[in-house]
Amino acid sequence: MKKPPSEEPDERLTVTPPKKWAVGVPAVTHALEYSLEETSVPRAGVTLLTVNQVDGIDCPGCAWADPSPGHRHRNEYCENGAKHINDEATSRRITADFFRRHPVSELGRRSDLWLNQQGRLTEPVVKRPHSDHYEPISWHDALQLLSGELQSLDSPDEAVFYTSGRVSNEAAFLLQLFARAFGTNNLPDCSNMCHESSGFALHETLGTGKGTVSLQDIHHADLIFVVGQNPGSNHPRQLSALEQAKLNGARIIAVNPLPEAGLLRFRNPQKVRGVVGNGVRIADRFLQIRIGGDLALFQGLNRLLLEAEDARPGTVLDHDFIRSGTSGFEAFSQHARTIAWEDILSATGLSRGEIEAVGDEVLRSRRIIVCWAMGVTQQKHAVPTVREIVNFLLMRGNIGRAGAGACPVRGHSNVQGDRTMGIWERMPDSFLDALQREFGFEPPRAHGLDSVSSIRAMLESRIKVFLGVAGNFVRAAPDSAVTEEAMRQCRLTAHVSTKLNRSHTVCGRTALILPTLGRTEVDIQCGGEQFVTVENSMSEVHTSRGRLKPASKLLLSEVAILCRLARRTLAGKADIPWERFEADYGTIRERISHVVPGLHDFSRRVARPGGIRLPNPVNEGVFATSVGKALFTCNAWEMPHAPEGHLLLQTLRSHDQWNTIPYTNDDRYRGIRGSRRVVLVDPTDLAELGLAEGQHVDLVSVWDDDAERRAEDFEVVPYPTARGCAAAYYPETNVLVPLDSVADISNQPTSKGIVVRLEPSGTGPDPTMSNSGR
Ligand SMILES: Nc1nc2c(c(=O)[nH]1)N[C@H]1C(S)=C(S)[C@@H](COP(=O)(O)OP(=O)(O)OC[C@H]3O[C@@H](n4cnc5c(=O)[nH]c(N)nc54)[C@H](O)[C@@H]3O)O[C@H]1N2
Ligand SMILES: Nc1nc2c(c(=O)[nH]1)N[C@H]1C(S)=C(S)[C@@H](COP(=O)(O)OP(=O)(O)OC[C@H]3O[C@@H](n4cnc5c(=O)[nH]c(N)nc54)[C@H](O)[C@@H]3O)O[C@H]1N2
Ligand SMILES: [Mo]
Repeated sequence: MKKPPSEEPDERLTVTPPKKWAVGVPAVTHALEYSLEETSVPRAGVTLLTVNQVDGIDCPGCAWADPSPGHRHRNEYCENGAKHINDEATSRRITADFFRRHPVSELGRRSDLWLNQQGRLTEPVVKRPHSDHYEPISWHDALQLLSGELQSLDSPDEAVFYTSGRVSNEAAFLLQLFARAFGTNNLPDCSNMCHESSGFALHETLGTGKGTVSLQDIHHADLIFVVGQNPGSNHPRQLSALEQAKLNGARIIAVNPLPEAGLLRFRNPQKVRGVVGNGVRIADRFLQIRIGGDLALFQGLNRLLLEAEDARPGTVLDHDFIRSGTSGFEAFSQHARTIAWEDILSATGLSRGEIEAVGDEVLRSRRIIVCWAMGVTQQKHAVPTVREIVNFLLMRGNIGRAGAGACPVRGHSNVQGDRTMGIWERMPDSFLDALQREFGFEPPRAHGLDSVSSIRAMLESRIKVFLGVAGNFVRAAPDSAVTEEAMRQCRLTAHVSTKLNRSHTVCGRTALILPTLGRTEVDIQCGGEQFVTVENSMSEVHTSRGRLKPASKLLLSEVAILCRLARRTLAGKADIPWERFEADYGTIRERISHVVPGLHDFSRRVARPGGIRLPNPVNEGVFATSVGKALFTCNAWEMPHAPEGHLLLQTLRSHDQWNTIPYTNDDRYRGIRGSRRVVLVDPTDLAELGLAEGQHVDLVSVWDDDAERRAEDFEVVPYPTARGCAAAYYPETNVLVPLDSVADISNQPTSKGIVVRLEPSGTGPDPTMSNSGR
């Protein structure tokens, strides 16, 4: 067993120019280095070779789709997927004496990186009231304790059940079934903080919360927008698809405040050409947009399209489609013409010429796809922005046909599947009706709490029990100091986890850690070896089968934990065969197939190579919106405003982290090594603010309340970002995002577009008086 590091790394910041290309030999070597650091040669090899193969492990890296069977590479994973796999397959273990040596108060002061490096959790542990240590507890006693607390609540709505998108379809279905049979819709999930805004906007305008494109569509598009995403680090396999599209003649437009490496040039590690040559240039145009400017950009493009149609009637818009398939065009087209160019230019920071050049490309392109991720969704006006993207696509009929459509690029490998399985605090009645028919109990109908409202309810002591299945709620959520206080109000906090993280150190009166099997591990139940299923960003459902020996004999699968908990807690309240579910996951899929449309004959069909593609009604010309057609919407112009002396901050991922978990202190493509406490600012802005490279500053966010939110001691790095903008890593900066700062309509935290000022460190008020979060 590899020994975990006992001390925090002692490193210093070094900065080199950002890379102009992504992936290639250094990336692969880098992945292998990380693998061997964490695990052994055979373990690394076995796991990596089965990743994303038919009947192999679904890569927990991201939700990008796999090529069809027969078109997959021997190594169908990317550098970062390899890191995520090996982070789970590590041979480091947290054993019983670890918690004897490390009190919870000490663990709370450790970095996210250090906590994760301690290795896999191996047995259930409990922290009892007034104790500062976790101690071993049997599964029987742990589940008894948890179900006892749940049963003692005055109302089922005093519990919340959080999930993160690594959870399989089977476990997700059981979790929501348990929560609803218990009597609550309190099912917050990571999606509330991720693509919630996309879901709201797409539901309203297209009648589906999901993207409408397949990998084939990407390969055959004429023009692809990549808006607010960093695929080189976060969806590396998307680059292979973009490369393929380019070879087929597509043009690509990157819209981003940062010149991200993968957007500029891509060396495909799967091809000899990629390994030796300069790779393929990905973006034909790079629009260096100001943070929060995307709504205005699409408003500008839409205005240009309307004017082009005026000039050459009948040649620009898809009138047939607009007439037969959509509603609201007239009102939209009138409103769109009222958006002033000066507003568009000030919000985007782009020139009119740049936007017009893109408009010309649009006019030349028959099939257009817009891809987007967190740069779009984590903004106050994210919902109108996505709606405006839909307007843009609808105008030329780029919805529901080959090579065209909307592509919200999902993050967690099964975040979309979890929603399909009913993990949502506001599932529609059609789903709840189906659940009722199948299981014979009356599910609660009132909407439950999402992530932000759960925090508020915990603060007000309206929530007594928090159960997290995967994820790291405390670090994923905004306003870290407030969220931590909220968690501490709970009577019981419990987490089903593979690895130690900060959420385990911020405890309710009693706290439990319930260790579980990861996706890489063999899952054997009474009914034999089991597999699970997941759904990717393109609605393809397929199997994932672990290969490795479990990290400890004491681990239970997520399914087993949920079945045992439900059996104890519900005690026959509903007629649900939890024991059979635990023994044979096929019986869970059988019941899923009766509840979720499109999954009939689930177990058999999903086991076929390539799995099942869930139907998207939009692609059959069906729009399940309020009026039965796709909706054009009128969206007011809006932009985030930073007063003089302030910047708009985005909190983003480095190349070497998985969400809340840094793997190293480096961000290789951006040329940053040795420290994550850096803030990237344009050199001209730095000069105007009177700040110098390498200076230490506190980031202080500005919000309409009395609290001061301060993230201390960041080093200033001059970086070619858009003017007036800054970037720093999540989760170190979550302390700056006020709980009340959410996207309109979707209630998603605004992790991008936060107004901050940079104060030289040591000049602010006494740090013990502020919400400073390390
Ligand atoms: N290696 C790795 N892979 C991951 C993850 C990970 O942590 N590590 N996380 C997974 C998850 S859950 C998710 S949701 C995805 C996230 O994938 P991304 O959305 O790529 O994640 P972020 O790092 O938040 O990057 C946001 C991007 O948007 C840009 N941006 C910021 N503000 C704006 C804006 O106002 N307009 C525009 N146009 N661009 C803007 C930023 O410069 C950055 O390039 O990745 C998934 N994949
Ligand atoms: N400021 C800011 N905040 C953000 C974001 C941002 O860009 N900026 N991004 C938001 C987004 S897009 C997301 S998706 C959320 C992410 O929020 P989460 O999904 O809650 O966070 P993760 O970091 O993915 O969770 C990591 C933990 O999951 C557990 N885990 C890993 N694999 C498994 C498994 O197979 N089973 C179980 N049971 N546990 C497992 C491990 O214990 C690990 O420590 O954060 C959000 N918060
Ligand atoms: Mo995400």
